[in-house]
Amino acid sequence: MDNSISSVFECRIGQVLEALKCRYRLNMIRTFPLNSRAKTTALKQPKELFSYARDIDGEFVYDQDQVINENVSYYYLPDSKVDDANIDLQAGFAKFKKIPEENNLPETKSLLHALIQYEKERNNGEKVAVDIVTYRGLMTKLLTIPYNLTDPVDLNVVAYDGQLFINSDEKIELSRRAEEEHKRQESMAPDKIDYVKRCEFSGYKFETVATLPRPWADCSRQQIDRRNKKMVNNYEQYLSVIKTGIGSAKMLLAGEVDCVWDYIPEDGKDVLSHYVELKTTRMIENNGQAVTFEKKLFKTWAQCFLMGIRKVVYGFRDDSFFLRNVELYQTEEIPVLIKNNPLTENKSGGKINCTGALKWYGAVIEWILQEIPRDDETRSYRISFDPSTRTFSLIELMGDENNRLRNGGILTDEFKSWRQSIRR
Ligand code: 0WD
Ligand code: CA
Repeated sequence: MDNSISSVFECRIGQVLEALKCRYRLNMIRTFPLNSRAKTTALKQPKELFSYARDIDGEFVYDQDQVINENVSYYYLPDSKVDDANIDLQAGFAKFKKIPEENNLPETKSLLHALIQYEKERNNGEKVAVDIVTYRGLMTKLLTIPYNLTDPVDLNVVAYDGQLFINSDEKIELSRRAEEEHKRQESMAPDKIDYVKRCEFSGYKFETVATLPRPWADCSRQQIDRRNKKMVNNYEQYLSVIKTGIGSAKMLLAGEVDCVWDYIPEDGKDVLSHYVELKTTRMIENNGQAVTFEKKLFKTWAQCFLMGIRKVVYGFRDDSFFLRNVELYQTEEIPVLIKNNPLTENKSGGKINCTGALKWYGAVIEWILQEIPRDDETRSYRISFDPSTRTFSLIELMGDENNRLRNGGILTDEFKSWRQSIRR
């Protein structure tokens, strides 16, 4: 080879290698060990910034006064009603007004719209000072991973305007739901499938019979007594948007709140301490059920803890879906209840430890913020937990997927224009 040809050749090789290196770096999987724990878990007290709602027609309501006057429910279910009324949690099942799957997919359009309004009208036209914007339910998934090793997690992350925007993936979510449905159809008898659907319904039914559209004193006798006849739906949602933090990370979380315990304070101060989470479960009659319940209680604790919600009301039903008992839990007592539960003392796979979960959560949030540059507005990522390999990983999403997430998939034009307009 004469000299000039060989140098051209070397130069080409160099370019190819450079390109390969670049591709390799971008697609490289980064993993984070499941046994990672933050040394400390400095927590900020969550504070509500604003709320919004989805109404019975599936339309979002953003007007703060309207949301508070029309879209908040109030808890009211004295023990006497549970004992005397024989409440049937499957009554009305055939008339369940259920939102179609395709209208209930993970989206950020409504949250970002509500956030723009807040920043414009109540935050001096400034962007909210957080590192991460996401839904509470997604952070519940992260927080519970150490004691919930069978559920996969896949989250998309977009960096924009110095912040990370995180949501679950619509396609993955849809195919997972379809797969679950398929498995059910394959492996379950029709009456068992029916039972599972009734379980889902009974949760919404419990919400309907346990809440009022206004505080008790402002409701008519009829409104109070005829709740068991009311149509049940899963369109209506009241969403609280809070600011919170773990370690040095500041986060904005949006989460659904079931109802208010007593009243909403006039000055809006410490409103989170007035909210309640409602749950239903089968009554506990044997050890196996007690163990299952503890796992549910752990997830509920995580869900409430993240939002600063202090109270959980559990409705216990029998196999025929009659409500048999109602129990109030303080969120802060749940870790102690779990710790002191003798039935799960020697559980294989390790005893659930809420503090341990929090330390994992602190570590994983710190890792995400470390690994993903927030000022690089060209990239998107996926965070995954794969139960089959027990791997927690981060990859970069290339090409079309990155484009989709930046243009409607997570970020909306409306949001980008707003943030552009206030950029200094
Ligand atoms: O994947 C998610 N969690 C996302 C939820 C991603 C993007 C948007 N959303 C929407 C959903 O409409 C959700 O209902 O935001 C709403 C509130 O989200 P969240 O508070 O973060 O969700 P989570 O804490 O998981 O669940 C709260 C309640 C559930 O109550 P229970 O008691 O079961 O935890 O939200 C409802 C449900 O009532 N909910 C759903 N309802 C129907 N389909 C769904 C769903 N897929 N997910 C949550
Ligand atoms: Ca609930």
